[in-house]
Amino acid sequence: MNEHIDKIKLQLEALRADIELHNYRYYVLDNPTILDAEFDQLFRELQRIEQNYPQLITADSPTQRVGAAPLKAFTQITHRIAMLSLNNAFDDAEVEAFNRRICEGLSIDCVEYAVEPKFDGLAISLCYEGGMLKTGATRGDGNIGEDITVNLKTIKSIPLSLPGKQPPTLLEVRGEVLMLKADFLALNQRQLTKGEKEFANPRNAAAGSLRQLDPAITAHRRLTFFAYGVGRNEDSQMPKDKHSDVMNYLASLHFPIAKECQVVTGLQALLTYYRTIGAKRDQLPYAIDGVVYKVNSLSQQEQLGFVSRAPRFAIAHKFPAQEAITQLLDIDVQVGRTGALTPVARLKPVFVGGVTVTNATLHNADEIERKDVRIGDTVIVRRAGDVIPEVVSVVLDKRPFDARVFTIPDHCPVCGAKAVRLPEEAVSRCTGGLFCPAQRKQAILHFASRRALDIEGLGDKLVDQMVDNAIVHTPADLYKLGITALANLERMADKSANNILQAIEKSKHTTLARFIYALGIRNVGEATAKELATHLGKLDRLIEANSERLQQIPDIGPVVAQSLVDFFAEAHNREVIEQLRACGVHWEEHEGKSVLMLEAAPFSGKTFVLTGTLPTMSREEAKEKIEALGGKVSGSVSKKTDYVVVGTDSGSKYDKAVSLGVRILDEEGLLTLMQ
Ligand code: D41
Repeated sequence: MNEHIDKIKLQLEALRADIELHNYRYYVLDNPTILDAEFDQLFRELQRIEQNYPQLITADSPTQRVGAAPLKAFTQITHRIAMLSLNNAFDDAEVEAFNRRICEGLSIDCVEYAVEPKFDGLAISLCYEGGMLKTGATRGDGNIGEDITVNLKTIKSIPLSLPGKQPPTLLEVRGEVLMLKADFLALNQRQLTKGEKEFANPRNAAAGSLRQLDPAITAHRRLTFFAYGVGRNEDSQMPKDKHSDVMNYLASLHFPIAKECQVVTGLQALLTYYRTIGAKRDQLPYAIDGVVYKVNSLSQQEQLGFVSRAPRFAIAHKFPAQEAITQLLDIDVQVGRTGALTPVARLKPVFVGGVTVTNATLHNADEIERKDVRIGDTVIVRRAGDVIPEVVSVVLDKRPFDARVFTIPDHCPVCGAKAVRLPEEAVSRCTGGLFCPAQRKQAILHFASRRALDIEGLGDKLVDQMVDNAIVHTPADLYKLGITALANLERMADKSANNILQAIEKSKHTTLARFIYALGIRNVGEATAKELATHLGKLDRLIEANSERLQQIPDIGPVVAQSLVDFFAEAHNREVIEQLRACGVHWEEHEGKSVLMLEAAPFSGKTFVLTGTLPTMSREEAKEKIEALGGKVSGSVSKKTDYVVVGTDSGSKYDKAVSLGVRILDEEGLLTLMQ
């Protein structure tokens, strides 16, 4: 009997190690080596055995990442070694002064620094005892934080146990928890469809997710972790020489370390690093608010010591504030594609985070009221990453006596139709529909946009003229345009008129997914349009589907389903679709996929890139086969690519796949995988 149990124990250990290794490859290295479906199978196998032998479940089992019961409150944890704060530098002169203090303190001319990005996340501490994650806590005030172990365990890039046969007796790892920009945008999209509040920025989203008493909620929010140092440790392996060695050691223990970490020497190199990272900032997958410089030698760090709560050996060089103060000159109302009336602040031009800002969104009437914004006020504006600048707050001390209260008009400022606000909505909408020139222009622009029917050269100036001169009322009218009507428009030479006509002609051949997206149905973005096209296969099925049928499709909820039903119930919309088809807009239709088939699809979530000539299949055939199994086919190789299928005469894509370590298949390999 005991022998039998011992065997099961060994089997469980191997299975857990295997699963955690795949987690590490996926979440830390961003380089998975198995299919999601294979991973799920391993995980289910582990769950099955643990169900039969619950006495063998260990705290570091991957099954224990989720499933802890909700807490009533967080308990406090005292940091035995305080978590210090960082001093800030806001310009080059302050960095120069920092470097000078260090040189003088150490009596040397040139210092070696470890430099790293400064994540805009939340500092936490992870305690491993005997190689097992025992506690995880927030930084709190630096001395006392909150025990959020159950929440931190749900973060897949945090190891539950340390690899290796002889783990350290005690190791405290410190770092930042954050949400990647892409995960943040996806979360806000989900919040929006669920009718819940959006988060203002990734940091708030990460904080809100960590503060959940129910770890099941945290588990649903994708959080990420990056280590920046160690606290307490009883670890004979711990490097004693340099901070950069400590970071490499942590990486060897499977902790995520920022790719941008470097070792540099001297003041000039610090400033160069700052500018290089600053230039890349918007392209990085995570939000950062500066860079951190740390004296690399640990003995030099010790020699320098601390001032009150911050080390003398480190400093955060912050990026310029993305906020500025200016005057609000007026409030305009813009009408969007769906008729939403958006108040926009006209500002006295102000320089924010590298660009001049003259307009900022005020979101909606409630926000104006909540922030008590009035025309003439002095306001704080913020620009975050690629998002539209927004008015954050009013400087009340500076309010002029004649500041004017603004009210959202009850009629559309463009077409004069009544504007109404539904009880469950935050915005008022123009009820003019496609009779409102503003909505019509936006609808046509959206129809022609790159990810929709992709009519090159059809920009907002041209659409303004077409609608204002009443030569185009609906997207279908684009296909009835003649050269004379076009050439009569202002600043339109014969040649450019011809180019537009050619682009319109070319757009007639499209895909069902693009066409559905192009219709501009509320709550139906590109991903939803694709989902609808794959599942239904034919436009008429979509037009005829009722809400129940639509909700059988994955990711389609009641809100999206209702938007679709409402859209196709409108006779005018069906009429425009008929005209478009009559004008020759076409796509390939198919039988669609049953919901069941796709859910269990073996390639679901996998991205393929096809390159070169395959021996028996055309690329189009291969694409169809991959998609039929739930996979995606993309045109370019990136880290996100799972497989590159190569034929003869494949060029740069093959090289890129090799350099990124993406799995490479030939046609035969693809066919095997399909079986
Ligand atoms: O990325 C960060 N936010 C970051 C924070 C970093 N890269 N390094 C840090 N190093 C320290 C010291 C030098 C004090 C160990 C930090 C922080 N501290 C820190 N984060 C929050 C408070 C302090």
